[in-house]
Amino acid sequence: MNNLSLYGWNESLFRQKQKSVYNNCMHGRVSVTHKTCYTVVSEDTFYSCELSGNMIYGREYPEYPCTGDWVIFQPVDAGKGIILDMLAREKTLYRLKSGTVSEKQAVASYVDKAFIVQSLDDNFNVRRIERFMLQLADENIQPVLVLTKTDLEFNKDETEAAIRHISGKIPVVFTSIYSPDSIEQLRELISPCETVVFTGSSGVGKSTLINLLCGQEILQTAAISDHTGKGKHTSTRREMVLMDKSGVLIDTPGVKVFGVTNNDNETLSEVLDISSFEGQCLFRDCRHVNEKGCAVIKAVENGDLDPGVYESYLKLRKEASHYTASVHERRKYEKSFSKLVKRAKNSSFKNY
Ligand SMILES: Nc1nc2c(ncn2[C@@H]2O[C@H](COP(=O)(O)OP(=O)(O)O)[C@@H](O)[C@H]2O)c(=O)[nH]1
Ligand SMILES: [Mg+2]
Ligand SMILES: [Zn+2]
Repeated sequence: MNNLSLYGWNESLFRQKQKSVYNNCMHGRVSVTHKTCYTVVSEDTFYSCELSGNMIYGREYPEYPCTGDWVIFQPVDAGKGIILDMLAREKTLYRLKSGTVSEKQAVASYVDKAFIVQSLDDNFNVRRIERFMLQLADENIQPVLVLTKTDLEFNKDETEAAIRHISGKIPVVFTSIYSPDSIEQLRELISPCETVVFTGSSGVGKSTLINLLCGQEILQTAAISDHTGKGKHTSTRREMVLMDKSGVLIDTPGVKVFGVTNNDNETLSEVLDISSFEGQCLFRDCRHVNEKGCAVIKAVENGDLDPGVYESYLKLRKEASHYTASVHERRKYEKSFSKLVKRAKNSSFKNY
């Protein structure tokens, strides 16, 4: 038996389920997403589920479940089921789908916190931290910065200076597999029944941290060869595990580029700590590029604002507005295409 409240099931989700036409079927939370199949944890056991035809084709904007989603399903065979409906998403970590300019992809949903994991070797990259923070702010997911592999050589002073604009706002934890205390510090940041997603490049130690937090080797890490002995491989799927009955941890495979979709300038300014300068610009609609009396540019010139942070601001703003413009274009195209199809249908009816 699984106690679904440990996975976050609550009154409000129950009420949501009641609104579904399938409200007398079973419910559960997606714990692993495979290509076309989903592992769903429910009250009695884990089910391997596929989507119903209606879930695939019957909805206007099909959004398929992701790890962390709550779904309604019908068991069909032993341990197998069909997902019939999905509860409305909350607190979802999205990213720009690779190879597209206007498609969002859900990474994990019903997420309270995100551990932004970077290792203190070549992987450490402040710009990438800012990128994650911007995206998380869009859905009100609390970020925590986790800097791993402190046992390797790194310059602590330089690192701390580089994240000064971040460490005042969000918790920062330095960890190493050789320091049990550092793992405990992480554990303390996870409240009972809370869901935490681990994001970051491949090889930074996400799965290792999850295993240490769970006190067992649940997830495969890079150090372990696969059973064929052909070589090493790490997680390529999003997987949710329960930590010692008190928190839900979601592992994600590393992505090379994490594209943002949050186009809220105010959030961007807050994340990058430039709001206070912005307020002093001569023009209220200042874009901080080359305007007269721009306090942001002045702050860069005086050394009050790190030029790297300023460049990051311009880059993220451009990227997010490009995404929004592309979504707008795509919607326009889809609308005109569906009009065309309608017109074609009408005229063919007249002809025959
Ligand atoms: N030196 C050192 N190596 C670590 C630490 N944490 C993880 N690793 C190693 O980094 C490699 C990648 O770890 P893994 O958890 O698979 O990374 P993931 O791809 O982010 O899930 C493995 O060989 C781990 O043993 C650490 O704190 N210190
Ligand atoms: Mg991994
Ligand atoms: Zn300005």
